[in-house]
Amino acid sequence: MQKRALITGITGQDGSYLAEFLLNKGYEVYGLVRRTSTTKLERISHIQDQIRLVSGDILDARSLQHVLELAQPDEVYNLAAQSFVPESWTQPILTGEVTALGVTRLLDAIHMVNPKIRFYQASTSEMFGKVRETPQNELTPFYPRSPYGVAKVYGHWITVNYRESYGLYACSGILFNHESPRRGLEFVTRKVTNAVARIEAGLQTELRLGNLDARRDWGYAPDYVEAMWLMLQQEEPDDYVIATGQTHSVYEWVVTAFNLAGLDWERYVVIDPKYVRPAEVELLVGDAGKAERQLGWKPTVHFQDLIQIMLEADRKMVHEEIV
Ligand code: NDP
Ligand code: GDR
Repeated sequence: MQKRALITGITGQDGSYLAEFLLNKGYEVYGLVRRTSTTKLERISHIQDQIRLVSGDILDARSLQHVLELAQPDEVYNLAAQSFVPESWTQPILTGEVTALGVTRLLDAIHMVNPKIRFYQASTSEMFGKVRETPQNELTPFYPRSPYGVAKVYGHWITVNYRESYGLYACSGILFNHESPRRGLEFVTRKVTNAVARIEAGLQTELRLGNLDARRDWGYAPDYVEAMWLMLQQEEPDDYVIATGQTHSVYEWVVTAFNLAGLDWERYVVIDPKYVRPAEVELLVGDAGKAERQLGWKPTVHFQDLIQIMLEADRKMVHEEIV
């Protein structure tokens, strides 16, 4: 029988790749979308006739119950979040409502409507926060450094708690940063590749950035959505770290991207304190050994190739803008 999946956050980077992935696996795909006065479906417009979008909001418990009753999914992927870390200092309450309590609303709706539904929670390496050990694995203690990270720690533990309290098949994927041409323009990776493409085309003359010393473990989003799916296909629910195991600084990302275009980064990059965070996550590098052993998952795209993929896509976008 054809499986059904519900994705919250389907209009986001990961939601769009996951929807494509599940369609390719033969799933019937439902997506929760919130009502807005303008449409923001650019990441899923190419598959819109193959998926079913249902109006609702992770802030509204009634709408979650409704979408579960309507879609009758076998699997629910909770990707909805206020996911931009700096915004979590300017909107801490909203971030908590969406990114933390939103998880409880959805888990509770699942518990009420159909406890057999398999549930995936989008947890994050931001939960590790302040460096306590490297590489970080499933047993590394959490020490979040932003209201976003704190909210995600809540989302992680409420997922574990519903699994242990009610026997739900609920998994938490602790995903390290993953990027793609569909990454939002405010995130540093895409901000840089987009700026390089625009500088090359003569559309931009400077790039303002914050802390270049922070180190991240950057992977490729399409690889990571496969891991989400694999987690829900096991005999027992569990939590997994998903990462490449390599760490690079923001500085290295900047230099590599500018070098790929034959540009001298120092001519364009300006450090702007506006982009420096009240508290920083200095060093992330993940150990995805458990996912490799138990899920058979491995990343396929690494640092330099990832930057190349994103730069090429931004060049194409800029070119289409100009002509
Ligand atoms: P995006 O910011 O691209 O997407 C977030 C999604 O959440 C959007 O579809 C957005 O909808 C939706 N959303 C926001 N608020 C609500 C709400 N109140 N009700 C319903 N939907 C809402 O994030 P990514 O795709 O990058 O990430 C997906 C998930 O994975 C997030 O939970 C993120 O925190 C987490 N994560 C991401 C990592 C990464 O490196 N990308 C790493 C680890 C975890 P709209 O389009 O309407 O704004
Ligand atoms: P992050 O991603 O906070 O790791 O969260 P982001 O790309 O925003 O920042 C990465 C690092 O770059 C530094 N930085 C800048 N960041 C931004 N956005 N803009 C700048 O101008 C800039 N200059 C330097 C930051 O200080 C930081 O150290 C992402 C999100 O997708 C989360 O939702 C997810 O949980 C984590 O990845 C894993």
